[in-house]
Amino acid sequence: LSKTQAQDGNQFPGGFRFGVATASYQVEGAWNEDGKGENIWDYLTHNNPGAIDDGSNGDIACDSYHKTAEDVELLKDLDVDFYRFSISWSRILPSGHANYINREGVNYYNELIDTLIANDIRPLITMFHWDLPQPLQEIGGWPNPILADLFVDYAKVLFDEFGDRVLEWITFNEPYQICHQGYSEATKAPLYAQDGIGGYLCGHTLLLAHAKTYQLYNESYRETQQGRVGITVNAMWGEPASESEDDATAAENYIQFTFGWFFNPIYASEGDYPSVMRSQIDANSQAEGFQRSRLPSFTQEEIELLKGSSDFLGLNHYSSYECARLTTDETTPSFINDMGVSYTQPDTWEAGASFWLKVYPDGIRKLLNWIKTRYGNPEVMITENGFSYAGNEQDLQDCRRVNYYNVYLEAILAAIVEDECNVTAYTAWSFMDNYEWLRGYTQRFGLYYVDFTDDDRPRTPKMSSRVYSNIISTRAINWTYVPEGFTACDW
Ligand code: PNW
Repeated sequence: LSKTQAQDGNQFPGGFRFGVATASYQVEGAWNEDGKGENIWDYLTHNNPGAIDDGSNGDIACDSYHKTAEDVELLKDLDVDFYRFSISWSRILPSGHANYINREGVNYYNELIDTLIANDIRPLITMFHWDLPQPLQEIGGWPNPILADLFVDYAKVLFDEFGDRVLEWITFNEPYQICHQGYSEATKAPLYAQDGIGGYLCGHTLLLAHAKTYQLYNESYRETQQGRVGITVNAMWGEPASESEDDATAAENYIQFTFGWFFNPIYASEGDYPSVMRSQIDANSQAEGFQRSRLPSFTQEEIELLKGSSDFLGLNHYSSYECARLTTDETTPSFINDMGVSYTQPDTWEAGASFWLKVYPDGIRKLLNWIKTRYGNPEVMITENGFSYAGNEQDLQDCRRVNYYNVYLEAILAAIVEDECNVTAYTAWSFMDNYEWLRGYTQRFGLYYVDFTDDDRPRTPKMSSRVYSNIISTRAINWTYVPEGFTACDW
């Protein structure tokens, strides 16, 4: 694979769609307006600001709650086929429970959805992008199995209120980040650190919540609404660190533990958790003296319910790791020990501002082929992909981001055209600079620059926004394209 992976002049297939993405807590602001309840990111940033790199919060963020018309205008200007955004659970159900629906919250999303559709932009809605209602955290959050039913209650409200116009739904954004980072590793709210325990319990509830929501849609909405329901998982590609068989196994196990954890139950013909997770976590749990495996078990009925419970495979992908076998005498429970893999990124890969983000476009092509082989070539929608700059860079001429989009889109095009991977959509993260979780405003992923020091939160197009727009209208990558008002990059 070389820099130019796809043949010159290759175009994305006719029905292929392009979009951009955001998430409620990262862009909306208006954290306590019009009856919205408190969520775990409000709670974390207000009560423990020291956990955020710049001590900031999403109280105002991009102020998108007040900028529907302006934002849709910019989306129109990009010429996207769809806009992926998420709904704030606490804005619709302030206590988290479906006993009371906050009409003002519903009105906000109705206006956004209607304005998008009036402009020929399809809404692709994420039901949960990390902002759990705080009252549900106080009963334990995702490790509490009751959350599966409470999520289905919430999803029912969304289908009832918006399903007449919304044809594409993503139940969860990135279960690994929600569960491992939220409940095992403490790098996302609620910052719990029960390594090797909390994450698996969370994942179990979340998978059942997803499958039950899919079942609800099938039974009560699919016929009338004719939409599609899926789930999005983030995946790094795992490249073996050496030619050794051990490292090849390590790379495979890395993908199974981070990606197969959630997609094996849905897409593998045998269903259930990947067998390598089952055997390694069971064995470690026993050696550590636990009376039961730290990885919960599904009933046969649940295994069947999960199988096939997604109309498309949502994939977020940013980067890759080199994986090696990890052996340790540690006897405290830990996800890394269960997985038995250490992973790093070589210095030779160009670095973004995020410590985990290095440029390796071959990774996405290999990952798409892995999905094709393991899961029988399901429809894949790439629901995030993008590149970060440091927050203090006023980077309108963002050549490194333009390069990232060009090389990754070339690799994806090659996977489609040459490898016959069934990829039908691509989504750039992100529409605009926004609140980057524990990194606050210190990292920027946007196609539009947002000035967070200005009360008006003005948006300014970066070069990448024009290049992306050109890719959408020509359906091809063009390295020599120089948008008006920008200068040629030095490739
Ligand atoms: C995603 N990784 O998270 C999230 O969905 C967004 O909300 C976030 O702003 C964006 O990417 C940038 O961070 C990621 O391990 C989590 O490579 C993990 C990874 C990448 C992205």
